[in-house]
Amino acid sequence: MAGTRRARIVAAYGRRFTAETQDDDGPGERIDCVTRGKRGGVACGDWVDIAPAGDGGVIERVLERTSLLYRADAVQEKLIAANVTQALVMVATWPGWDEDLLVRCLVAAEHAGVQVRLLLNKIDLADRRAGARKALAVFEGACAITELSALDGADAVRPLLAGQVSVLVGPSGVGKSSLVNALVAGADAATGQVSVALDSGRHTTTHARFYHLDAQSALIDSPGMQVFGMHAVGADALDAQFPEFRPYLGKCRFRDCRHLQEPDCAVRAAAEDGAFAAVRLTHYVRIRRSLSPS
Ligand SMILES: Nc1nc2c(ncn2[C@@H]2O[C@H](COP(=O)(O)OP(=O)(O)OP(=O)(O)O)[C@@H](O)[C@H]2O)c(=O)[nH]1
Ligand SMILES: [Mg+2]
Ligand SMILES: [Zn+2]
Repeated sequence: MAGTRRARIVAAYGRRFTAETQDDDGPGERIDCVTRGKRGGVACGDWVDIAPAGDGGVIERVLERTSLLYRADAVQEKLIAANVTQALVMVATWPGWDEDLLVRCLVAAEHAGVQVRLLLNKIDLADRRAGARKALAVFEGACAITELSALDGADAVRPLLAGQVSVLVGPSGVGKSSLVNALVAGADAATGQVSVALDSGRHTTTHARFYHLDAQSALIDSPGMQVFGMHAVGADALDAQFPEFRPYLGKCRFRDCRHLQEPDCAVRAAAEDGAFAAVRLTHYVRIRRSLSPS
């Protein structure tokens, strides 16, 4: 169609979006755009074709994605980011994290098929660092873990982002936007104080946003989350999203073993042998039962 332009979604505000064209020598022009239908289906990071309309444009088409990170409950889907190569799941020494939510974030990131890394932020809060690190040790078999302080410059993280399109996900108040500000000159992302009374952040970031780090690398900031539906993963694909289980999958007596109480379950046997942290099986069972109670 005449006048159609290809661009990447760099900010997603519900049904409104900002897209950015790409010139040979870097980022081009920004276009305000909307979707044609009522429903979204467009995520930060998506490449789209935009037809001109008024001062902005209408999204005609979403190009095929290399990855999509999203959460879904029985009713709706919430797209988090598209075309990323790495998910950085962030927690902080304070406020503390909800373990079930953290597990769900990690499962969704695995399910998206991207590289997964756990970030423990605010290690400058020295009295909380050791306790937090110990609590995260159960995830050592699942993914790499990096400790940092976004307020102290975050240089530990920079090499991990090189050549990647990374998305920051995690609960409110852990310092996702603070890390963006530490890494991206002029980003000026809003940050908010943690509420001591609620022991939680205040949901300062309300929409996902794409930032260039250099010509090859980018970082997407996303709103803090409180719930993370696993319907997109589904009960049958759940076990494969636990990296520790993978060597044992297909080795249970029953081909359709759910690893709940079936006899000769290779996954349960591995957990009992200490091949990985036994609590990981508890994490799995909790989500599995929430998806198909039986
Ligand atoms: N001590 C300390 N505080 C930090 C650090 N990083 C961020 N903070 C503080 O934590 C609070 C929350 O930071 P944000 O960057 O707004 O957190 P967020 O994860 O983006 O939160 P949402 O946008 O609500 O999801 C702010 O008061 C930050 O100053 C850190 O490394 N150390
Ligand atoms: Mg934020
Ligand atoms: Zn089994």
